[in-house]
Amino acid sequence: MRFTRAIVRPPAATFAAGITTSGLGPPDLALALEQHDAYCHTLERLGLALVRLAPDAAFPDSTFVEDAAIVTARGAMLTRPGAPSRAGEVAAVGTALGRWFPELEAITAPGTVDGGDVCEAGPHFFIRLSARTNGEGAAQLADWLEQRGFGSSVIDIRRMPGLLHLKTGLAWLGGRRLLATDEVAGDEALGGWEVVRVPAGEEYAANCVRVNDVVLIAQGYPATATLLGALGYEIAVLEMSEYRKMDGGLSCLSVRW
Ligand code: CIR
Repeated sequence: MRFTRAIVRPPAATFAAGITTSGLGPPDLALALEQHDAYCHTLERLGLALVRLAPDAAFPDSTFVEDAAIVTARGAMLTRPGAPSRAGEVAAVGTALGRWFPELEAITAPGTVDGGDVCEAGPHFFIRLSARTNGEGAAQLADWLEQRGFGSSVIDIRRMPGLLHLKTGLAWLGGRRLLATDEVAGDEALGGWEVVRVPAGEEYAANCVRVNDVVLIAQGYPATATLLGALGYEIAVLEMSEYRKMDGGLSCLSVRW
């Protein structure tokens, strides 16, 4: 689908208090805000109108808006994030989306889903069971998608504890083509898809985002940039160092439709 809008939310003063396993040290807020600005400008350059939510210090991880909603060409659904500290992030995203999606539904208890565990690939969605997304949440989402004419398949990669979200290791590049880390690429749910593997040592670069005619990729992964260029993609490279420290990536910073 061609994106025309996105919700974004800059990190708040409490950003460093968010959940992280990276061991990369605390993020520098000023630098994170600079990187966020560059991200927003890139989306605008690609033709997206941005809905900018105010930072909320009550929710240190609230800059990762992608986890709070699933938006498709045929409707939107709010999630119920798996980390208790993130539950309160959904309200503001719901208020913003309500303007465009008045019939907004939501994942309900005991289901949990993080948007990062949901990878749209055109008419098909991959949903991953994780520490954040449970079977009940995945089933609710799969039903909702089916009612709208989308297919879905569930990937159970709880055995890959290093991978926070599905999109940490998988991205849709358009058509039948996916970009994946070796760990995810071998999953049987990807059978029948063309899977391009992220070069060894550049696993973080798997979290790229195709926005219309351009693929956004993180700065510092030259082999992946070369690979995508050779496949004919125009790429836009963005510095993500401060978000990486908080286990976040390019896709997490916006909800796009
Ligand atoms: C978290 O652990 O929930 C945040 N620190 C990072 C969320 C990243 N979101 C994403 O991959 N979709």
